[in-house]
Amino acid sequence: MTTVDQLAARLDAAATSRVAVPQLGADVGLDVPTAYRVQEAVVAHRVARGERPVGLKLGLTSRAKMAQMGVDEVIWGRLTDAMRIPDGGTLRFADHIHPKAEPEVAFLVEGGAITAVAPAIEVIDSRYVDFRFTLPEVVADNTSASGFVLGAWQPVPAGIDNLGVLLEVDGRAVQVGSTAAILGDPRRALPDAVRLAGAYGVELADGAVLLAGAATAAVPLRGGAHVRVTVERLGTASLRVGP
Ligand code: 0L1
Ligand code: MG
Repeated sequence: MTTVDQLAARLDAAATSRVAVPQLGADVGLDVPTAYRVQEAVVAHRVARGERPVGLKLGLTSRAKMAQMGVDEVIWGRLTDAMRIPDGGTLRFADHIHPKAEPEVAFLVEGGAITAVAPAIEVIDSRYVDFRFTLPEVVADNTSASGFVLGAWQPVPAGIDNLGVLLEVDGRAVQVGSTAAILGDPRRALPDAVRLAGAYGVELADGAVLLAGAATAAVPLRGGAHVRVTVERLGTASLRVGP
């Protein structure tokens, strides 16, 4: 077994057992290109269990998150059908390690272009202890991808570059932001995803979902919570956290 396969097996076991693993550590010497190979192998474990790739996500899309990680490039990860939670549906807390929710905008991609937009919630759940990692470590961990909720698809209105975004937990506003925090304009997610994932031979197929990135910081989830994201002019997406 190669190191790539070993690291992928370790991260997949953490996801399926819901037991976080220690950071991989400097001795592994993981670089970003190798980390994307680990990510591919991690997602191959999911596909082997019957999951279907349905799109891509971008991460570290805000200046604040990039500064926090000391990087100046966004990262990308892979979405599968099993990660999707219906709008208003329930996320099983017991299926996660330490999940967090962040308000996002999602795009539907057809024929290489954005054809629809929806308000979205991304659920991230690092497979590393304490949600701590280096850049290659989080890339290997499929950029913490764990779940997503899509609100209603709709045609992309003009001027979505500065829409108000609200994240409520149990009816209380806990994060307020703007779509401007997503790459300056969330529509930049498409050329960025095409360029970044394309460098690894990964394309957005017809009908792919693209999660553009978070408009605010992520909030930790707890059992019983009701989470709702509202994006001005686009509407809402919500989930309930079950046991
Ligand atoms: O979707 C994101 O921006 C998360 C990327 C990975 C970093 C994290 O887990 O906070
Ligand atoms: Mg995200």
